[in-house]
Amino acid sequence: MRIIRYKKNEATHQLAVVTNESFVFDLPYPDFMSFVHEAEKQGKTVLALAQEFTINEPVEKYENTILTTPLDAPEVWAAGVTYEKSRDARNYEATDGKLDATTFYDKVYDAERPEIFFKSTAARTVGPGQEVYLRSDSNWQIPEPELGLVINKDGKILGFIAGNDMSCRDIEGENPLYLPQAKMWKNSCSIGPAILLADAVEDPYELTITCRIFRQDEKVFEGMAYVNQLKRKLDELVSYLVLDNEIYDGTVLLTGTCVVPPNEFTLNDGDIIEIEISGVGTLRNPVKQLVKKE
Ligand code: DO4
Ligand code: MG
Repeated sequence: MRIIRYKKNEATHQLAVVTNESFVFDLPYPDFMSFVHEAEKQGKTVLALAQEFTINEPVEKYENTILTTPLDAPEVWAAGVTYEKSRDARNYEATDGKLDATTFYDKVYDAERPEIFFKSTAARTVGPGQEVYLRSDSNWQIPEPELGLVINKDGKILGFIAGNDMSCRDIEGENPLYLPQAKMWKNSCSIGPAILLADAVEDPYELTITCRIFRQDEKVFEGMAYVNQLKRKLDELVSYLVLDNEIYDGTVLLTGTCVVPPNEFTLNDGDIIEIEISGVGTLRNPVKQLVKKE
């Protein structure tokens, strides 16, 4: 069972529940967190309350909806180097492929404390169908397909979402202190297309993440991984994020990338990125190149 927001008309972004058969039922709440709070008030799980609305006539089929972000996440945070694939890619970009010593990427992969960084705010996060941007001062940019956790202010995992932690490999590779510039710029974070309710997931480590990139209608990259390849536990990542920190309801924590395109690959203007997570759906975004102002 998934929660979406779709455009009912120009003015209305409607919250709705989607059944496993892809039928859409409107929910009478303004946003995802109001819905969660109502379930808490009634002493029910979010899943149980959602199910109550699926006995009416569906309003639509999922594939006919125009989706927006399923929630306005006040903040998006991200964990890094949580999969072997990411550690190896980081080592490559930091050493021009000439790795001959243990790096801080090796160290953080094995350390007790994970890497967690600030990624985005609601205003700079885009949703399904919206453009993600390419920085004008980077020549090596990739999407990072990641499982996102939707959490409340106490760090409870409410649901799962797909996220794209757009990254500049050349900027990060030049110097790790450039990480914020390699990770944060306008439209550099995308989330969606739906929130898969945590109550509806037996084992999140069984989820799969697939990334596809299309260029002029041709698929130029496809890669896939399992969440069970994650070096850490999901709750472990959340516990480090919330420790001595103020976190807001509806925060999203991206859990690190597990699929990396080949080292010679960089995104181009006009590419289409698809990130599919089993049970969540496919987050699709076109890519737009930003041009340096003279
Ligand atoms: O260490 C830099 C960032 C790593 C990252 O974003 C990831 O592994 O997904
Ligand atoms: Mg990442």
